[in-house]
Amino acid sequence: MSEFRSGFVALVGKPNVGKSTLVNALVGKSISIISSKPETTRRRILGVMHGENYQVVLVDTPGLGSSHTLLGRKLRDMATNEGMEADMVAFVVDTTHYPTKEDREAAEIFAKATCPKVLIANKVDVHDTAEKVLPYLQAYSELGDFGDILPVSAQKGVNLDKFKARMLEVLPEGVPFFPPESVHDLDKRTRVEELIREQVLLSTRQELPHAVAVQVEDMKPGDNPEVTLIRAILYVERDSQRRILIGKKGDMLKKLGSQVRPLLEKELGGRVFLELWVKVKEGWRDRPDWLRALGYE
Ligand SMILES: Nc1nc2c(ncn2[C@@H]2O[C@H](COP(=O)(O)OP(=O)(O)OP(=O)(O)O)[C@@H](O)[C@H]2O)c(=O)[nH]1
Ligand SMILES: [Mg+2]
Repeated sequence: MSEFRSGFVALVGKPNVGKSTLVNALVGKSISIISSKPETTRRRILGVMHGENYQVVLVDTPGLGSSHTLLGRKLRDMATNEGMEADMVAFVVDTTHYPTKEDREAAEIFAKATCPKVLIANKVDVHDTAEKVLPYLQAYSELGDFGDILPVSAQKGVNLDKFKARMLEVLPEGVPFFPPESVHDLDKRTRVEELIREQVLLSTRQELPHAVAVQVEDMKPGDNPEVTLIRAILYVERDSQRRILIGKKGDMLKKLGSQVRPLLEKELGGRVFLELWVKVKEGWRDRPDWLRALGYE
């Protein structure tokens, strides 16, 4: 392969199958947040794989799930459009269970994509032998004509080289889209918001993870320019959620702050002074103005 190849590969599928984990593993850096809660990814995130004679731009998309909110519908549309516009679609499924209604619906949408496709069967590490994976591969391959089916483990790095080789076979000749030092397309403020939200997802349960949005209100150098001052607001939909997130005497919020601060310091490469506030914004997930203000468009 002597010519330079480049293009966009969209990772699509229902929530929680491991799309973001795959993007991080392929890029070799943690750029997209991960959690066991559905709707972890709420925006399109580009992750860039660089090589001497290629550049692959991975498009991490929100999971295609059933949702009753405007946010959910917007995420669905976003993921669908990204998949349709890519140079290749990787339809990601989860081999810890058999296909669900959501897998079938997602498969139906992407059956219509005209670009090359591949079916990525993730989480094979949960099975102790290859034979045990086979019935799952069989069941998922019946969802539609997705070309090859590739069993992988994003977490353990199984068969990711094969996935990469497949992308390079398919992508057209082209030019690099990003400079060599770029591995993602998020600005610093958005990365900070995402890292805070990741810790919220890890620390909360039931409906709360879905109801939280994070907005950095201020981010600037302090009197000591080596310290970044960050003030972030955690928006929730109801007062009961606000009380849970703050915790008894502010315990929960304090814990959250101490979990996230070292992560922000690593990300920004310096000390961070972090202020977290919780505010109620009733029904923000159904309000177009708020979705826009929070960057979910
Ligand atoms: N055992 C195992 N777990 C995995 C693997 N890949 C991802 N997971 C787990 O699956 C869960 C979901 O991972 P994500 O990468 O956030 O899934 P996603 O498809 O991006 O989810 P949404 O953004 O909500 O659509 C997390 O708990 C991951 O740790 C894998 O290869 N093996
Ligand atoms: Mg994700």
